[in-house]
Amino acid sequence: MGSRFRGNDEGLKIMTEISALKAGLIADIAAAGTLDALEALRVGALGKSGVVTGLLKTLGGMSPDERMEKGPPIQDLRESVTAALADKKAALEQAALDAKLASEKVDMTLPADLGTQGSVHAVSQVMDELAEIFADLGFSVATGPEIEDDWHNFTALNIPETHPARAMHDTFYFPDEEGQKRMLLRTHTSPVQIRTMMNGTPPPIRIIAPGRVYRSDSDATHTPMFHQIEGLVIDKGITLGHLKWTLETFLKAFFEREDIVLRLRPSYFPFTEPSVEVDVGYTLTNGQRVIGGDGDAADGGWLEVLGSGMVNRRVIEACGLDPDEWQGFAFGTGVDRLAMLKYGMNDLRAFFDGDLRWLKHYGFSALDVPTLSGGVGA
Ligand code: 2U9
Repeated sequence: MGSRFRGNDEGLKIMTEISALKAGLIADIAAAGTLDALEALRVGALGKSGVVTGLLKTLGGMSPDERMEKGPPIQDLRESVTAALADKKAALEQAALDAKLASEKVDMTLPADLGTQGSVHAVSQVMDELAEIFADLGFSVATGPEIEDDWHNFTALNIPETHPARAMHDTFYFPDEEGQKRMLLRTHTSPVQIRTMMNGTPPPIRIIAPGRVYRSDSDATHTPMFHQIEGLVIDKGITLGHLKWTLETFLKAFFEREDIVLRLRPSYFPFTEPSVEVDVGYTLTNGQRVIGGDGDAADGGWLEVLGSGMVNRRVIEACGLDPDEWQGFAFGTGVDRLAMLKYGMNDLRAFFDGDLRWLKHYGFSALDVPTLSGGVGA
């Protein structure tokens, strides 16, 4: 079949013009060096007032024959220009990405930028250290409620209603409620051990009870909330010797020194009998008290670090165990005070102020390797 346009001069002219326009636009698109230049070409060709758009608009006013003749080359022009624009856009974007990748090098040996880092509070750090040391000695961690009843906090521990020891505890009581037990904020973690003995856990028992306790007291060495850790062992044939060895082993591991000297002084606690307070020797080094060494030496002294004793048989009985069969020892100390002694803080109140400068200075990195790499006795 012959060409529709043969012998039609005007048709040929239009075809030639469209062909030239197409070649020109495609050459311009190929030569575009930037995405902005390409966009300008797109608007000039296919935008509202673009040259290709103008040609497409003329189709509407044509007779069917004329449209049959001119429609296909105009549509071809639109499709070719659209395809050339898309190809060029992809090529320019790929070139920009290649240039960026070539110019940006990542040095994998540089230290990572960790951004703003939080820190582990000294109390949490010391709690973790204590749990680790006592785990090595066969103790597990026990927890219990901070809101307690009078019986678990006092009565079961041989501190009845009228006992003068209650006054020592400066207790925060909740308002009395008719027919309800008298409730309070626990003044020590001892009720945790009471609950453990009563919850059916059969002896032998070896637990530590770390946690928050509350007393109405506030100065440089006392805050209304502080942290305690207590320990309890219940077994057969337990003696003061077991108590002394356990505390000595614990203190050596905690202060990371072998030259820890203990001094046991007779004391009184209603829940232990006999009761002893435990001092450790310190040495004056550049005017500073450094834990370790004989407290009786010329440059030495003694610091009280723990209270302890053999569990009072009345307490064992109150928990439903036979004190002629089961004996044990218990001890207690302040976690905040241990942290102050080991890491050199001097004002307990700063522990709970939330001052970021203090937290940064005395805090620990969560990524640090644990201090006790060898464990107790290693
Ligand atoms: C049970 C039986 C006995 C826990 C003990 C102490 C001695 C003690 C103080 C040290 C400083 C508290 O933080 S502090 O104010 N604690 O001196 N605690 S024996 O005795 C118990 C506990 C539970 C069933």
